This record gives sequence, C-alpha cells and structure tokens, in this order.
Amino acid sequence: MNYEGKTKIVKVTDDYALLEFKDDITAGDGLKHDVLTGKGSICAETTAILMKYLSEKGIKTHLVEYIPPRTLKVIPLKMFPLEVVVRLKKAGSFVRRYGGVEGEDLPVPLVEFFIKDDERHDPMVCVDHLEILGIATREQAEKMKEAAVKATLALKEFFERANFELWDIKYEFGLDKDGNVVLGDEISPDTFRLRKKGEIFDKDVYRRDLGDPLKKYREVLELCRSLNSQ
Ligand code: U5P
Repeated sequence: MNYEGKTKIVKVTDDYALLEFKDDITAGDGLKHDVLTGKGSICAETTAILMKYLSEKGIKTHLVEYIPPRTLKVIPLKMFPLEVVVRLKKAGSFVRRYGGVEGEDLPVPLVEFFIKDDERHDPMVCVDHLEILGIATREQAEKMKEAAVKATLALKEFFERANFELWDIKYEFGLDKDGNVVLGDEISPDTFRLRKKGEIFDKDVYRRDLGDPLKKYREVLELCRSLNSQ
C-alpha cells in the first residue's frame, strides 16, 4: 500500500516500509508550496543521522537504514495523527499564542500536542482530548511526552557541540506491531528550529522569505555529518 503526503511517499511492504522524501517544501497548512531540487535527499540523510544518534541514546525509532539518495527503510508503524512539539525557547506559534520574545528561554522543556488536520489548522489538544477523542491512551501520551523530551535534550546536546541552539522540534509517533510507542517520520530543518548567533538554519528561512532555504538545509546536513563522525 502507498500513501503520499505533502513531503513524503510511504510504500508499505510485508515487513518494512519505505519512506521516500520528496523535494517539496510547504508552509502555512500547505498554502505556500515550492519544489527545491535536492531537498528530499538532504532531509532523508539528516533524519537518518539524527535517528541513529537517538537510538544510540536509547530512544526507539523506526529507522532501519538509509537508502541513498532519498529513502529510509523503516519499520511499519500505525501513526498517531499527532504532532508532538517540544520547546526549549519561545518562538513561532508559542509567541503568537502566549506572547514573549523570540529566543527567550523556557524554564523547563514544554510539550504540546497538536492534531494533524490542515483544515482545522492543527488544533492544540491536551491529554484529556487525546483520551476522549480516542486518539491515544493516557499511558501512550505519557510515553510520547517522555520520549520527546529525552530526544530533545539529546539533540540539544548534539548541536551544542558546534555552538548551535535547538529552539524547538516536532515529532510524530506510532505503534509497532507489539504496541510499543516508537518515534517515526523525520527529523530535519523542516521539523526543528536551529539557530547560531541569530542566524536561522531551519524552515523559518522559507516561511519568512529570508533567502535560499536549501543552502541552510545543506549546511545542517554537513554539520550532522561532521558531528556524527566525531
Ligand atoms: N512544526 C512542524 N510541522 C508543523 C508545525 C510545526 O514540523 O506542521 C515544527 C516547526 O518547524 C517548529 C516546531 O520547529 O514544530 C514548532 O512550530 P510552531 O508551533 O512554533 O509553528
């Protein structure tokens, strides 16, 4: 069975799934859309490096192997229709909702759940919604929260080695065949905010029309390659 999303094609076979990264970039619930040749391979390899790092830190991910240039072999997951955001600093929709200054520290990592639904602009929900709407049990929600914070602190440490700041990040989780909560989808400049001395290395370059996003995405991949080989 095949599924096509805004930025990926998923091909499910008996034992594995293949996640093919497209060159598309979107923002604003899919209203802004472009094709950047080479983006798919950059995001696929970046995801592979970061998920391998996270699995070494004890976090269960769907990654089996990177198949160059733009595909990941992964274990099939039944995905929760959710985005799990962890914030270390104030930015983006946090600032729009609650105020404050971009880049200000949060005292502890903040976890937010959003239902994936472009038409409703991805409504933010709490654990009670997840239970009552039948999206996830309280226990599954707690597991997502715990894994998301652990992954974020590990990635923060990874990027800090090169003096980059991880501001926030979005994860997607699913259940494997044994019912374990496993980290799926991707980890790339599409899904996190990464800064160095005020310079933007993530999709905000595209969202805010600040230049060539691909140049920054390439620099993040080079950074991941070099930190990974240290
Ligand atoms: N994010 C996504 N996909 C979305 C919405 C947000 O990956 O559909 C990521 C952003 O790139 C950012 C974090 O790193 O989640 C928080 O985004 P925001 O809620 O501040 O827009």
